[in-house]
Amino acid sequence: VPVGILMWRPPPKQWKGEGTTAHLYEILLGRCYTYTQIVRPELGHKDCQKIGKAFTKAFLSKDPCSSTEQDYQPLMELTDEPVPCDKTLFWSKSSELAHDYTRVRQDMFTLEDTLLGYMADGLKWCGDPGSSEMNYHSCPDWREDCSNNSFSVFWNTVSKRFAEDACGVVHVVLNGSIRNTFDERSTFGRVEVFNLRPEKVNRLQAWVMHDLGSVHSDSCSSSSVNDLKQILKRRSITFSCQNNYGPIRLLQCVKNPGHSSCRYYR
Ligand code: C8R
Repeated sequence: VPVGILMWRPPPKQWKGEGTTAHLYEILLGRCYTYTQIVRPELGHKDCQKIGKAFTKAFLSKDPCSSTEQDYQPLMELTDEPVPCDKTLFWSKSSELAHDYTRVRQDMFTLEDTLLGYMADGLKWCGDPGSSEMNYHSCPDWREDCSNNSFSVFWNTVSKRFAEDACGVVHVVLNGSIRNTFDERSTFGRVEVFNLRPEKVNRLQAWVMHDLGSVHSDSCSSSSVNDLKQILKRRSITFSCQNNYGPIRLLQCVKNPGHSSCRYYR
């Protein structure tokens, strides 16, 4: 057989989603060092070279539509990190507001305030079984290609661990300006709620936030939030809920001080 034939590789598949983020590996390494050296120097002993390798090893040379939790296990073991009891903050369809809040409340943690979430936030990645390279052209789209793609399986896996590790009173920021304030298909509704450990989580405190000026659509008394309450009841976890929690409302008003709902604070 001529050598040229042996070296031929099929071209990477065309998926419907955007491809791997350019310079993914360098970004992951840089974020790992930023987090472990600057953001939380108490994690300075973590081996970012090893972590970066374990991250890419989880998906390179593999079918990006049959990713598994096991693929990410070595990465998970290298990145364990305790979050103090009472300090976990979940969110669903409220990413910006939840992260605005933890930026000010430095003692509270969303998943993106832990090492692995910090490294991966906003990035895309996938590999290809016929190549040891990343696929920078396209990656599977959750809806149009497959749900077990390298990227979605990662978020499911890390979200599951984040919830399993939570203890004490845990918090969630929900978006009251959309119809499904509690969405059973979201990562929060599908993964996190079911992986809280009743033996160490006493209560889930929900904060249902309305966008300033939105015609208020859903609140603590809505049926979707009641579904959440029932799920937790069955799991022996107490539920409490507050609409437009003041400290987060203040953050909304910082961004939009002229709004009539913010008059009180002027
Ligand atoms: N979590 C899930 N998904 C995350 C994420 C995260 O921390 N960080 C990012 N960037 N993503 P959504 P949800 C990506 O529908 O499904 C954890 C993923 O592509 O508003 O309820 C976190 O702990 C994912 O598909 O929220 C949080 O509590 C979307 O953004 C929930 O799960 C999630 O967008 C949030 O997941």
